[in-house]
Amino acid sequence: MGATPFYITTPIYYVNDKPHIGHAYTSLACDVMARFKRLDGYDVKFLTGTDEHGQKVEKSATAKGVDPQTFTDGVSQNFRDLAEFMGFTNNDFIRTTEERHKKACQALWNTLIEKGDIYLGGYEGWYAVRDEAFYTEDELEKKPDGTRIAKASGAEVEWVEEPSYFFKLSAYEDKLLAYYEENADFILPKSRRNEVISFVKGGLQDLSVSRTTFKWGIPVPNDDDHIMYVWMDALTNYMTAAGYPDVECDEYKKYWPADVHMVGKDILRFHAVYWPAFLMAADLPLPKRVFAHGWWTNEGEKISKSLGNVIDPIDLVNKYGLDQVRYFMLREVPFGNDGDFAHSSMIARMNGELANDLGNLSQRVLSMVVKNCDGAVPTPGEFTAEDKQMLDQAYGLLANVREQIDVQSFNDAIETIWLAIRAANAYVDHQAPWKLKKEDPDRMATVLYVLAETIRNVALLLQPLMPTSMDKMLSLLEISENDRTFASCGEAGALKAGTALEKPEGVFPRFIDHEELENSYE
Ligand code: ME8
Repeated sequence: MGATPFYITTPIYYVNDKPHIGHAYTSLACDVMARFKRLDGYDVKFLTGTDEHGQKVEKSATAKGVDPQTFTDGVSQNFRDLAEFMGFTNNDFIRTTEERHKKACQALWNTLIEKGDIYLGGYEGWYAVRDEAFYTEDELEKKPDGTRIAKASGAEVEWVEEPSYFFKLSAYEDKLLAYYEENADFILPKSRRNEVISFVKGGLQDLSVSRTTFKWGIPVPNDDDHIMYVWMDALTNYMTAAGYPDVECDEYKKYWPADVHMVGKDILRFHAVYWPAFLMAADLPLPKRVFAHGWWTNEGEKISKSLGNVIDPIDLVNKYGLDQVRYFMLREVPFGNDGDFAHSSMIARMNGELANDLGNLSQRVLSMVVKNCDGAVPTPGEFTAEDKQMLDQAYGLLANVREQIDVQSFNDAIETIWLAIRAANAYVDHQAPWKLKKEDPDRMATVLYVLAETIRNVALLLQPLMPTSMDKMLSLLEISENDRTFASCGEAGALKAGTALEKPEGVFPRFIDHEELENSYE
């Protein structure tokens, strides 16, 4: 039997501007899950890409004085470059301007027409270009100058009156509520699930799914005056990449429905209400989970172009290092909550947790092994109760971390691993192997073996989060490529006594702020 498939997606990002930290964050979370699942034996499809149609993108292109296709080619490439720079292991990158996607959207549209769930009418109401979303009056706030903004996002709205096709969303209220009820983990975290349920209970109106006042979109089949509403086009991307409309192809049979759609809280309604309703209407299977994570602020302020405080992930990585940034983002805040980016917190975590807790532990232990055990993994003697406790904790990590990763609790998973790292630091201080060298070299060998085994297990499990550094750490332990999957966690892959080790080099340097140092000399 083949490996179990696992399909995870990021939102497809608008190409109206260059990528920022928020985009990198969602994709990072998906990358960590994708890598984790691969190491755990799954056959993973990890999709990201760009959302290229709609009024917002068209406006940005016009503002730059280029045609939308040329504009989107450029910005989409920035997202592809970012994925590579961040070490993301997506195995597909979709652009909504691709032919395969047009085919998928039109096929879905035709199915919804056949099922009688799309009808022609006229839309009169508010529209926010920034959110590419329709709003009802009670979702808006009136400003003193008479303009209106969406309460949820602060985006300005404009009055729209045009012919439009509608999707019969109102017919899906009860079906959606029943689905949420039967699938308690469909929307996570729980607090967001409750928000969605009360939104749906508040009543659903039919959704306008086409536009006529501009052209940058996928044409509605058999009606050239209309293009599809950008969200209907965008959401379909998840199926396009799985081969839809060819529901008999291997890719589709293997990967659809998706296991996780990872999104930010701003776009949960589209993924947890509209998207499942479209799929129900088309008699297609629904994704298994939509996880809505929180929002990052910068030193306490909302991140926005107008405030000029947009964080560029490339600058951040150039300053602190890739694995350090990957670690920080998933460590700093419980996944699902909002988080604040502060340089001081970044440095505190880098120096306190990476350089001190983990970096020093491995450096101390491996230096002692190389120096005091003839440059090879020592042969352990009988394990004491303390040794066993340490090893049990290290060997038990996989089961605990797996459970936490399966519900996207990244920071709990990291904490679980850190408990073992802290326990190893306490163990090394308590056992004092440097003293044992003269007093009891056999006991020293056992202690160092237990520590090296703990480091091996920790490093295996941290690979998805910090691939480059853990590659170094596992290489210091001479762990071959074949022995780095989670099948080697625990006793199964235990270090072999006598394996020659090189003198270790530090994996996590301390961060010294050169700019600040220079300023202090001025
Ligand atoms: O909404 N903090 O695209 P988008 C955390 N094209 N995450 C953030 C963030 C922040 N400050 N800012 C952005 C779209 N994000 C649509 C999606 S999917 C079928 C179509 C992340 O470019 C977060 O994941 O506006 C958010 O949901 C997404 O970027 C919005 O990206």
